[in-house]
Amino acid sequence: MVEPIRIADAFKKAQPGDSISVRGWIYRTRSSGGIVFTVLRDSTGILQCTVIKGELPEEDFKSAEKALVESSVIVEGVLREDKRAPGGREITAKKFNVVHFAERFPIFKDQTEEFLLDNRHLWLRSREMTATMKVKAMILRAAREWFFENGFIETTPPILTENACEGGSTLFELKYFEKKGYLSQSAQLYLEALIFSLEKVWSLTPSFRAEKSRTPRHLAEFWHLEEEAAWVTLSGNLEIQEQLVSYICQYLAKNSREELEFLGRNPDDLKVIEPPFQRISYTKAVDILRDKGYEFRWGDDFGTNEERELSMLDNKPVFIIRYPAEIKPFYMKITPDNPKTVENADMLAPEGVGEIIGGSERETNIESMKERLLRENANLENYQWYFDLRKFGSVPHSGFGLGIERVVRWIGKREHIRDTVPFPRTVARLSP
Ligand code: NSS
Repeated sequence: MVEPIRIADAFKKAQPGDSISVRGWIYRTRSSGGIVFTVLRDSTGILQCTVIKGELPEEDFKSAEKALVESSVIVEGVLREDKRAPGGREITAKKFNVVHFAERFPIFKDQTEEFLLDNRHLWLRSREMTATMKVKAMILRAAREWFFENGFIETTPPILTENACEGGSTLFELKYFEKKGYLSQSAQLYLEALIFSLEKVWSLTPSFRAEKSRTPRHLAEFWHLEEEAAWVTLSGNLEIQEQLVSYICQYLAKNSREELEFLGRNPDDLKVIEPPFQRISYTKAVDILRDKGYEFRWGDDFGTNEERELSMLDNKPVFIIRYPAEIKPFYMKITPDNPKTVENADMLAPEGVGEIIGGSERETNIESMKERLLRENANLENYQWYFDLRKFGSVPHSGFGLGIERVVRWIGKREHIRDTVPFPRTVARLSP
């Protein structure tokens, strides 16, 4: 028996004329007369197998004729060049071993989005989902590498919490023994505690938001990459973000070309994503929007349309900095010479994609934070430990949160954020 190779290696390593074996699942199949054309799929690609009656045991030929899409098989044969086959190569089968005869696969062409979501456990096998998940893995790998290379320590904050980091309206509440608890919206408050020993930290955790709105940018559960560092003010925070994001883009352009091209992203688009990214004040952004004909009041938050407009100002991400304090959380530092704004920034990805990062320098004035928390009707008791961080060696510090799925959606050119997670959680869906 020939040891199976990966399908990608049938194109990259093996030579025409070699006897090889591949294994995987039937991607499509058709037979006519004494010949079966079966395209096999594994995690690395697809390869056509031509099965000709008389050139392999009769029993194997019958299996090949009978096996439906998604049957699992092991095929042995001779590799050949063939211009008509996908990728220009195929194998002529000498053995065709069906490991499992699949039932009729429910997914075929032109089915509704809803049907595909109901059958997500099967739709995950599609080439779109496969390429997207590989791109996501590469983004995570790039980020991890960047943090490691730049002296940041990876940490493991809790997911079960007592505090609302991002305000009460999107909290998932749960019964925590005899108390009320929440699923974490952000690791930020815990990362802030960790900088007093580790100085530069990051974490990757699921975050939860009970987002009632159905948009192509919101999930109820997403993967949150967060950073926090001591001795960093707003400008340093932006530099860390633009370096990280450009590292991710360069890394993907280099290491994920095939998947990106499959998803419709020209990898060269990502090569221009180099620092510096433009910094535009919220106030300036309001002027830009008004010039473009938007009726927009200083103090309001940007809606989808405004964000899209701003995210098309450059072919690189842009930072919108110093938003009105009133629309931002209690922990953002009030701008020293302007009590109306905070030292924050959102990073908007280009092409109309919009926000991928939210971050800020953190407030160090306990009274200012208490005032803002009380306005949100928060229970100050739960924040005493957080205020302690400002009582024992407080330092200027900053951090940010990057939504992994938002970045995958941008880089992988996905229309809807749910197509960047294997099992999306949205207001309408908890299954499969
Ligand atoms: O709410 S954020 O803007 N900011 C925070 O949570 C800070 N506490 C992070 C920090 O400074 N450590 O969320 C950060 C990012 C945001 O820019 C999005 O990219 C992503 O998290 N995000 C989401 N992605 C998908 N779905 C939803 N619902 C979502 N909410 C935020």
